[in-house]
Amino acid sequence: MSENWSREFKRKGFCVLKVLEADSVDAVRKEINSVLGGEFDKEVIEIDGIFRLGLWRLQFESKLIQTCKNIFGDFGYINDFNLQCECVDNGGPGRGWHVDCGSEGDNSYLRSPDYRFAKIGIYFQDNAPGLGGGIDVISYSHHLYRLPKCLRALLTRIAIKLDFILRRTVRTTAGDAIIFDSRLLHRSTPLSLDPDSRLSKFVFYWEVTDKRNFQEFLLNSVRRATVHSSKKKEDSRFFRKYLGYAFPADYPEEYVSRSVNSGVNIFSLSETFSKDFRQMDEEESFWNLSED
Ligand SMILES: O=C(O)CCC(=O)C(=O)O
Repeated sequence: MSENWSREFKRKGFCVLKVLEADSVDAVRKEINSVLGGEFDKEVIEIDGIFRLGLWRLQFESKLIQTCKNIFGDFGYINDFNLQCECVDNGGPGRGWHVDCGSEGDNSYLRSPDYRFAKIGIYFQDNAPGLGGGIDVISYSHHLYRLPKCLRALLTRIAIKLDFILRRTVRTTAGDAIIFDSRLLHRSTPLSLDPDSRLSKFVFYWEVTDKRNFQEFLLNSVRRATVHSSKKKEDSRFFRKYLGYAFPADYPEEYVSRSVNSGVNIFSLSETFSKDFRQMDEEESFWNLSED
């Protein structure tokens, strides 16, 4: 079975597996709702909140670990944890379509046959066309990265124009995970027009890769964390926050022992560099000087 996951991931750019059963999903939803206090519009819970909620334990579900091993071999997580609550992106001229490696430009490693980098999302409600509980994808679109930049850009624009033919709503049920290639075109599934027909949307995301591919991502996060622009201020704060956690020094003891016992690598900056990011995050006045 896991053989098929790997083949499917490489061919289509994503795979789906069940991580949590229905009664556990209900318990998680209750906990998230109690943290959010019932009334909320759009929220992102970041790394410190994920440690408080204990949601990180889902990373060590055995089925997820087996699947990651099968796809990535000696894999590791990058914990840019974000729990997206009622976050939906499918507006604007591109109708929300994007690739997660967009900020990594045209770096040659994105075209390497050895490149393996994905986002993992765990969805706490069902998804189907128009239900808005998960994502839509353009299957196979990660293969466009094999092409020269101009041709890739042209075909990406055409694929987005033809999304009504090419898109596929990934039919996940509550408790499923999607592992998707960072080069795959995707967006939020549009919400139902009838708000009573759906639950609030909660999705827990982080990254998975191998020992050959984690450094470039961390370096890009360092760049994004230090952008001196007011437009990107919220974005760079998110990166400073997660880079501020070095593994194992800044992690809860239970997390460290779980990852060691299950053989999962955690890729982070060294303790010395992480400290700098923590400090930057605390010293808001430094950033105010660099407003543009
Ligand atoms: O879960 C969603 O609605 C989409 C999130 C997404 O596209 C992302 O975080 O890159």
